[in-house]
Amino acid sequence: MREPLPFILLVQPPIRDFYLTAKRTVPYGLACIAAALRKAGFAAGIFDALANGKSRVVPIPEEMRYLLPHFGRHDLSPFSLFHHYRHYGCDFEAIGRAARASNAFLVGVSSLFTAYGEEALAAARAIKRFHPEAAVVLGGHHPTALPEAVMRCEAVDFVIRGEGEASLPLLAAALRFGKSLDGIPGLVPRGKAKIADSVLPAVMTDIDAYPPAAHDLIDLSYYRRGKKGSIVVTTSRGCPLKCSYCSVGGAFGNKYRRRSIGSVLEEIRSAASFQEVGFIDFEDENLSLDKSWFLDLLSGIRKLFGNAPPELRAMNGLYPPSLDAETIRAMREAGFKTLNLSLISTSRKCLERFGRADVREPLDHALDAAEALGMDAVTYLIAGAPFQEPEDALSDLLHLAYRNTLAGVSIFYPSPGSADFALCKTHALLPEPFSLYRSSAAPISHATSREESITLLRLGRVLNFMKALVRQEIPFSEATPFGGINPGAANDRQKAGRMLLGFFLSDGRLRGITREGEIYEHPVSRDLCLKFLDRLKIDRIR
Ligand code: B12
Ligand code: SF4
Repeated sequence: MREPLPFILLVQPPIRDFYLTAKRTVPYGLACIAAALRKAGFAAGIFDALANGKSRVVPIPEEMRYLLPHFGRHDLSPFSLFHHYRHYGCDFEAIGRAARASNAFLVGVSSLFTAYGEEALAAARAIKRFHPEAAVVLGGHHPTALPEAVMRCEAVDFVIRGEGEASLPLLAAALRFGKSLDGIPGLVPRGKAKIADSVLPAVMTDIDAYPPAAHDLIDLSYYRRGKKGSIVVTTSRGCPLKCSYCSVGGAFGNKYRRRSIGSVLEEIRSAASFQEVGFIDFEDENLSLDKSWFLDLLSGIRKLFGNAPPELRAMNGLYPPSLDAETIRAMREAGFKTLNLSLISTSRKCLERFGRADVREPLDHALDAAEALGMDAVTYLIAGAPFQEPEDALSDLLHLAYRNTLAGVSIFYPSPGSADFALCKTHALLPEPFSLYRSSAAPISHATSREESITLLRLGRVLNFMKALVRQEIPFSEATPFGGINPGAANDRQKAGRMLLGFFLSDGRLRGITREGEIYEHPVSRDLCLKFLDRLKIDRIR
């Protein structure tokens, strides 16, 4: 009988926050690493702590208590933001037990987000407690950016900076066969934590030489959308753009590399061989930068699926200048129904700081082309960045009010490794601890205060609600002086929204409504709300 292959377990940890973008947490990076481990002669599995839809309310951490006035009360209106702070996914002990049961000699924990770095470390501690024989290695954006901080946790034996495929198989082989750890790219072993920042991150030089992600190890039943399977694919690594708020473009020597069309199609074909794929999300913002490459990819996908194409999306947001009418038509024909687009800002000053182009004109062309083809659109903008005035983001929101797109307001968060992270550090703007590096904590209070950031997020909700009413041809409620509640409003989200909108249009105060029908005021910047109402041309909303 043949010996079983040595086993490595890869873990996506739970997270704690006010919300989770469920179904988008596909552990794609781990599936890529698992494929590389298999190619190197190991067996690999993924324990995805998030793939169970479970969540429980946990106490809001001390450092986030300043958010209580904003999120402390339940609100069932369409303008609600967040309420309970939750633990999403299984308990840490369950991860420890799974590691024990797997008998893995090496366990890799993914730590993509600095804000949830503590959850990744708690997972590492549980693994060490239940399965002390296994070596524990952490990888992902957070340990790549801040390796020394991660190595301070005694349960972490190694950090790998950079792309796991290029390094974890080498670490696994060294540990398994007692070889030297020298020369393993991106590897920070315990004794070298102090010089971690000088260890260059691992990079896949020839990305086509790596096998397609092991989609078979992803919990397909959890991530399916409707009755069909849903997959994530990335067609490139790094990014040719260098937005100041992002740690992907060029940070850590992470040069832009695009995969060949053959390798992307091969990955989709292999994922479709064991499930009916009904949805593909391309997580690259630069998917459409090279027009002819993109058109070839779309035509390859059409050939692959014939008359039953899956829905295609690029949910991270595409760059409008890369989308002309011909490209959008080809996208529609290949299965795109919605365009996710990045506007970021309309202010020249902000765009210069962000290192982004003014995309208003190409955005309009893209939205027109999408509308002509019956496609929906969501357009993203940033609020609350350092040196960004609240009026800047307000103008961006109003810019989108009259366009056929929903507005996606993203509150700025510092991403270690990005230029803005360095800027925040220089100006002593970084909050402590790391758990605050998330949008829901409105982390930066600078040119835009926290309250103003949260106000802008709520105004985005108000605007999208009005857009939904326009779309359904439901007349707006008149501006109504604040008074008693409509019967039934507390049980009907849309009715509640229309009532509260009427009050807002009358006095510029943003209110919420509890299940019991109690109406209360949200703490927001009244100045911003009044400016919004003053400048908004209601009859032009689309
Ligand atoms: C998809 C995505 C998401 C998904 C979730 C993905 C998941 N698995 O859970 C969603 C949309 C939910 C999401 C949400 C957020 N995201 Co996000 N997201 C991404 C995105 C666009 C792509 C990730 C990806 O799939 N990449 C492709 C795969 C192949 O790469 P990878 O996952 O990074 O894995 C590689 C390496 O990191 C490494 N690696 C990863 N794990 C491990 C483990 C081991 C052991 C080893 C050795 C190596 C290793 O090797 C992998 C293979 O090369 C990245 C940006 C980017 N381009 O990477 C941002 C990014 C990861 N997100 C980020 C952030 C901050 C967030 C938010 C917290 C922002 C917010 N709103 O506050 C939210 C959380 C919202 C919530 N509560 O739901 C930041 C993280 C930066 C940081 N240091 O914190 C990124 C880098 C964007 C950025 N530049 O700012 N995100
Ligand atoms: S925000 Fe998007 S386009 Fe800008 S550098 Fe990051 S990945 Fe590239």
